[in-house]
Amino acid sequence: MKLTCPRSHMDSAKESKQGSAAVRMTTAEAVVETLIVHGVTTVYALPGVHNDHLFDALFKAADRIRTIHTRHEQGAAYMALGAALATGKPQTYAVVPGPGLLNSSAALLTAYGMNAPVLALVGQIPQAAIGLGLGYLHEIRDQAGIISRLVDFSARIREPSEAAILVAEAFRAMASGRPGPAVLECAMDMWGRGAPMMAIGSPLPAAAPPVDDEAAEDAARRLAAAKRPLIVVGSGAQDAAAEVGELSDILQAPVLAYRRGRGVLDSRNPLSVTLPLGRELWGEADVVLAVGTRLFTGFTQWGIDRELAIIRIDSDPEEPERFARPALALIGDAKPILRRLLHSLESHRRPSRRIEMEERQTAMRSRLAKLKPQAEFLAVIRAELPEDGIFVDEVTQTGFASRLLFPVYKPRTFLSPGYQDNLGWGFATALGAQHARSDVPVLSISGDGGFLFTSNELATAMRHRIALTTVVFNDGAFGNVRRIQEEQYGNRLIASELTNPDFVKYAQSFGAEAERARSPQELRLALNRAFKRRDVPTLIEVPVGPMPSPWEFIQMPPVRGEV
Ligand SMILES: Cc1ncc(C[n+]2csc(CCOP(=O)(O)OP(=O)(O)O)c2C)c(N)n1
Ligand SMILES: [Mg+2]
Repeated sequence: MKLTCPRSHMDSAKESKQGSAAVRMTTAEAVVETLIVHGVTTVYALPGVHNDHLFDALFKAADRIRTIHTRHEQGAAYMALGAALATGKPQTYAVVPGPGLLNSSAALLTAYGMNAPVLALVGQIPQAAIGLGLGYLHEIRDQAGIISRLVDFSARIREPSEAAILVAEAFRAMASGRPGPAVLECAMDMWGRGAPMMAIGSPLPAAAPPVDDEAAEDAARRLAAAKRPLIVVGSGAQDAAAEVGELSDILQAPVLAYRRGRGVLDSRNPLSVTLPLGRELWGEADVVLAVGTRLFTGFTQWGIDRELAIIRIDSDPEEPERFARPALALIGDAKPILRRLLHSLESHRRPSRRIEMEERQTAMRSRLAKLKPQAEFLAVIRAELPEDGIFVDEVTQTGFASRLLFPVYKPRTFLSPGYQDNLGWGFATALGAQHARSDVPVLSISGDGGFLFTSNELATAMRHRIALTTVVFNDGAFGNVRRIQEEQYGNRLIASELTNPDFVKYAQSFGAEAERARSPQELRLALNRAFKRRDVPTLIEVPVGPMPSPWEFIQMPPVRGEV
């Protein structure tokens, strides 16, 4: 691998002194320069002595890269995750070793589960002491081993000359195959070590396998012949929305998304479906085209049989066979593969299913009307949030319902935590999304339980003037847990009732705008006010009672074959 030197950062002053000779830089400076070359504009971070040289390098480059410091390492990591999800571009966070790394680890785990490109820069104890168990500040046994279980690409920068290439390799790894997070460790003494450096690498090209023409032809043939095709989309389809839309239109195939695929096909299109209607269509389908999704619900709940041919498009070559061998697998980025399918299917345009699908959507909406309290709140949120505004879901009653009935219009405007479904991810993730997309309003919802996981980051929102709007649905409980205890455990309530602060006063004490909304109508007015604010966060507390269970629409019995 050859690193070339773009003139932008190995600046001409140095060249004029030394011709094309090496320039002396510290490891930290080389890392920061390489981040900049890779388009990173922000490092979300929490400092400490192990990383002082890194922060000093960030200080010196502050005109080209911003440092956003948070109040807990999980906040930094979730912010980087939110920024990555909202922009589709890799993002970076930096933390000290040991407790700093572990504090950020739930967010790193979530980034892994969500295939999100988040690069963590993690400090280390002095290089010579690593592995000796001497008890250095923040020492943790086998930090590299722990990290290697959390992400697919990780490395330690062992000398300054490795810095640029390892950063470039981390970015390439994050973009190659299944996307995902990466981690680079660096010892506290190594960050500051200087050495002559020949070059800072320009980005390395990501591995992109060619489209398998034969498999694509076969897939197109099967789709053309299918009587009841269904397209299922996950996060891997987020950057192929136009292609999915065209294919769905030609085949008149419904497009099912649950969490990570929402927004790929506009919810206003009657072919765009969520879980419960998706299950009905799964039961009828003869061909399923799965684009960038694990198909987890289909395989684990709804069932498969011989009448159903599954075609997988996935960037991870191992994914298609995890549950069951598909009829066909196409490996690579969804966009070029779908383009190739479209090329073969152009002449197979089918008659419109609009009337049928509208009727089925109406019937499903009347079943989902059971979730009335959640639906009413979601309706006013949708009415106030602009089309390209971003909704950040949480593990709370209105969040579960949003996955089933919140209309989503565009890719990357519905951020949902994927299979980790980890309580408390929402607020700090939304803060990162709002920071990275200051051009659109971001709306974070939380329950009273989840919000206090990262609510300390209200201080970060104030410090960095991030105008995020947050709605906290306060039922005085880990409501989901309490309902299960009521319904399935003879009302033996344990560890599910909560004592809360006054959320309005709490937010105001940080300097945020805050108010209480006691009905959907009041929420609508409060949101309208909030979305007009440009540099101050808003919290809206919504007191609520117990809400109807969404689970009958999420965990549903099989509709076909063997599960
Ligand atoms: C990290 C993590 N810990 C615990 C859980 C289990 N859990 C799921 S929902 C829930 C309660 C959520 O309470 P709240 O945020 O108030 O939302 P509500 O259900 O009351 O609307 C808990 C504890 C989880 N999903 N993730
Ligand atoms: Mg609650």
